[in-house]
Amino acid sequence: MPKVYLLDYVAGNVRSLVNAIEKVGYTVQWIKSPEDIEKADSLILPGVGHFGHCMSQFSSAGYLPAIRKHIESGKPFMAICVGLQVLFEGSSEDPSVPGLGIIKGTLDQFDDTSKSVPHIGWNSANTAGKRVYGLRPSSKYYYVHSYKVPYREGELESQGWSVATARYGDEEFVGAVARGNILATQFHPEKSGVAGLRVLKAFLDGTKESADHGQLAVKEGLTRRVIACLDVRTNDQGDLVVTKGDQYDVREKADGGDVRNLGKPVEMARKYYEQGADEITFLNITSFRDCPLADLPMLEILRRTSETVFVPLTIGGGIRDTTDTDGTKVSALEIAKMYFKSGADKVSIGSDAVTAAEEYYRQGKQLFGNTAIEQISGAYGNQAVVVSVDPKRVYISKPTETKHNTIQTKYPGPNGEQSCWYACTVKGGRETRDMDVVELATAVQAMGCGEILLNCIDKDGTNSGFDLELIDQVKNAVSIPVIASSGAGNPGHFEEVFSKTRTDAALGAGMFHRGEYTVKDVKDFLGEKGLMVRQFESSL
Ligand code: 1PR
Repeated sequence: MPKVYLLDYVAGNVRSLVNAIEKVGYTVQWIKSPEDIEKADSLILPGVGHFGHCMSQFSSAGYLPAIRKHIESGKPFMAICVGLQVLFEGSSEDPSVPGLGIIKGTLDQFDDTSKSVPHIGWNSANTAGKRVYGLRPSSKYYYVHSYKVPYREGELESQGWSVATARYGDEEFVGAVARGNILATQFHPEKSGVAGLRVLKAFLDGTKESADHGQLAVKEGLTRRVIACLDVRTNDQGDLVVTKGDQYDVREKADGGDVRNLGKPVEMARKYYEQGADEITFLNITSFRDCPLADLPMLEILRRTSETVFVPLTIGGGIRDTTDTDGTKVSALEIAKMYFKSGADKVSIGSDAVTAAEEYYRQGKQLFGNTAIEQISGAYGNQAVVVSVDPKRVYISKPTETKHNTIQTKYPGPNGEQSCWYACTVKGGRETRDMDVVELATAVQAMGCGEILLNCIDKDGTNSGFDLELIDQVKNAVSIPVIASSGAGNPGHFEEVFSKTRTDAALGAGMFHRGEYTVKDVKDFLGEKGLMVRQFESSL
């Protein structure tokens, strides 16, 4: 198989890139020193994390001259995400560090006053008629970033670049650029399903321009993100199964209490990918009992899933500082690293985030850089850290009864209470803490969390729709994206949450696992209602 060289310089999920490259018929050769670059015919520069960090890593390891030389030699060169960014002159993410300056222009941050930042999800890479490196105007690609190259018509084109654009809110930005031997994408082709594999294949095959497929450009912009979630645990027979509870109780009532077995994690993830799921989330729901390092099956699940599922994978459960069975201390960062290496794109932190937020308030809202959230986001970027919140309603007669952030509810409590607050829980809802969702969400945003997975114990498994009041309260408190979760029972509930709240994504579990609806049913329904969605593409 032909080889492509990959620069192994940062942490991050390079496994998926390797899997994607192999999927389109090539093998990967790692570049471990600047001298190796000379051997490379095709070179790919993957990039995650922080602009300045990325550039200083290159420069301190002595890579910069070799990268420049490769690019100037005219040999194929591809850069992904922060890899694209460093080709420009600089970024407001780190004004003190210059970029490679191969492309004129600088990056700035998305405006977060009117929309969530980071920009996470499936957006276009519209080449306005030209078919560059397999990019199709009808396809959507997976983006995750806070900084972007603003698109100004003609500016890059006048330097000879072909440009693919995307739009987020009212900001138009560069999704990809190509010129001569160079292709750079702001999106992640390895996470963009078949549409992304097509781009990688075109680059590796050297197919710069392709025939017009006669496809009309879809409307530019971010699609409604639909996530399938798999709660995973070991059942009483010792098998790792996908399960699903009612308000977090996963045991069958009918047969005396067996853990509900709804299927095998890897197979189910693949099925949802093929139905068009935009992301897959695995939650190891009993991780608080075991030592995560002994929990190798979750790593294996990620490894196997990432071989065939080319959309972002999130893993949650047990991401915290811990002690291994032999007594060695293992940090949350090291655990996260194991998951990233196995194919995860994001880790989701539950209980540990609540403990960290409690400490944050005890210290007068000061940060010391020692929490799992700060350490993982510092190394892998904010977008890699999700906080999973498990709140429960606490009804009260009037808001003055509590110090917590309350809401007026349309769904009164058991004694007719018109107000409530949402208490955070830990250990899968087993313990309730004296902290509300607004306190938790704002604290974890300050620590560097990039996204909130907002469950709701009252709604979980009820099939009665999402808790719109909860989602509104959290959306109003933070600027990072929020994933609505718990309660989805039919496609209408997805339409409802997307049209009545400002949620950034919506997640379903039980309705998919029980086979009542497919992810495609949800997408079709959203499409019929005029909401933009990405549909699964099956052939390269
Ligand atoms: O605390 O960092 O070890 O993480 C544990 C993780 O496991 C947390 O993310 C927590 O939400 C999750 N978890 C713990 N116990 C349970 C349980 O069900 N007994 N599952 C649990 C939570 C929530 C959703 C679920 C939606 C949608 N599952 O992901 O899939 O509620 O369900 P629906 O659409 O069927 O209503 P840590």
